[in-house]
Amino acid sequence: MNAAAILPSRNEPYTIAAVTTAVDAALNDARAFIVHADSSDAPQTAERFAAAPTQARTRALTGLARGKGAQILAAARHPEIATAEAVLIADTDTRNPAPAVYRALLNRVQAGAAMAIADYPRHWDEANLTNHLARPLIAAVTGNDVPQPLAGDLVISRTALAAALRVATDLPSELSACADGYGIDALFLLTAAACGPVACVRLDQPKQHAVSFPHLPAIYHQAVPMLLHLTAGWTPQPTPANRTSWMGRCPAPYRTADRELEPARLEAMLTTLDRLTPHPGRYDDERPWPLPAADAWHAVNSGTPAPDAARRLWPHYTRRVRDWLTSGQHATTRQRTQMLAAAHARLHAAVLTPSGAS
Ligand SMILES: Nc1nc2c(ncn2[C@@H]2O[C@H](COP(=O)(O)OP(=O)(O)O)[C@@H](O)[C@H]2O)c(=O)[nH]1
Ligand SMILES: [Mg+2]
Repeated sequence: MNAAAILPSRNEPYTIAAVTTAVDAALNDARAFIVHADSSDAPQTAERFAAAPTQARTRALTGLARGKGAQILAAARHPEIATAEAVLIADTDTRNPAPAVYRALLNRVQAGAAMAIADYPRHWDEANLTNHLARPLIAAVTGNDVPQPLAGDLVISRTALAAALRVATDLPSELSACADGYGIDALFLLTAAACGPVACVRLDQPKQHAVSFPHLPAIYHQAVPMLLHLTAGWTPQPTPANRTSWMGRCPAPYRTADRELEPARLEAMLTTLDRLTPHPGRYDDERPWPLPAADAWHAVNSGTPAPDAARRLWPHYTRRVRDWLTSGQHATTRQRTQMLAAAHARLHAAVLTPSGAS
């Protein structure tokens, strides 16, 4: 199969070479192309990409506007990418890149999936946007329960990529800015889900990469408007027929990897969240999470612009993350996965409940 890869990076001099080598081994094709889409503040990342020996041909794009999505979209419009039957996109901050993982993703698209995406366990305190909002909302609306919809390591088919580029071109300007940032992952996944099957490649090792918590506001404000905008047109899927058994015995299988959160680190995270949220404590008597998330989805369906609904949801979300971190620190692995599965089912039910009826 004629495949290609895009490697987005911003200041990843220590990891770019190993990711490039692993991606090259997975492609295993001298006719393939690897495009480096870099927006680093210093030349080392581009230098180390250029110095990594590859079988595939390479192209380096540098000096483009900053933003993960802007660079991926710029790369995707290059002919070497646009003509590939499958395009691998890999995060370059990965500390344990494995050719077998990238190869497995390529194989699934080769076998007919519109997208294949990595499903690794995440540490319980990470992946907040995925666990509390992106996964349950996407599952409720599209019927695809993708455990890590914002994984960053994926393969997209040529048809799905072309569809995503068309959607990106037609976005209103505030959403277009989201697509240029971390909104790109939701844009690709939701467009691919409309084109064909989405395959999840299940992995046993947690993702090892740079810490995400410092980007929490950027990821939220760039990904959530896109999630709300692109899920709004769908008709929500009924919950599986035997709902009692689904909720009681076979909940959505969340995987949360254990790790000890130092008290000082937890304290610092909570302080950050409080600083990010206007008037903490003001929402005491409000609808508990995940109902505000379903409200946001209903609001967008009724005509509220997605960026406005996302801004309104933000204090509820930061409060949810705060509650999750404080209650999660004392919980067992089993309790954590059960809490997430229960919220997943509640969000699904609330999305199915007509707005105002709840
Ligand atoms: N080209 C480019 N890549 C970026 C930018 N921001 C992040 N990335 C890359 O996108 C990938 C995912 O970003 P990261 O911050 O690790 O996201 P997270 O893992 O979801 O927290 C990494 O490979 C980053 O180097 C950017 O502004 N431009
Ligand atoms: Mg990362």
